Amino acid sequence: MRTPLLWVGIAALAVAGLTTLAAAKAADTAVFRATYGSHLKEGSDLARALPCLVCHDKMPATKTGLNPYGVDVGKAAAGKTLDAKVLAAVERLDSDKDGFSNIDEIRAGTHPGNPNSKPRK
Ligand SMILES: [Ca+2]
Repeated sequence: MRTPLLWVGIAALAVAGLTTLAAAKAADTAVFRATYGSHLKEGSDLARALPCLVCHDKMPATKTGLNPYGVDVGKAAAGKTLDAKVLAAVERLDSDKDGFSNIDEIRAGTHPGNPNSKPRK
């Protein structure tokens, strides 16, 4: 009798967790688009990474599976809600260590969390 209830509880928690992650992702993507929308050139590495892979390392996205840019954004957010100030705080960093700052990559449409994606010199 207790076992089915336990599984129902576990399933409910799993659904709640996934829903929370999806909601956070959508909100974070909205902040990113609102902040950098003018730089999201169609077909660019950065535009193709949206919505999830700008910060996450693979799909399906998990809370801890972050690329170097996502790690830096997470540190800057420090557990608080992502906003334009958080994104601004990591603009001067070179999260993926490819020689270009995050903001230079975003302006060029390349991926600030992927060292294989960088602006042409
Ligand atoms: Ca890069």
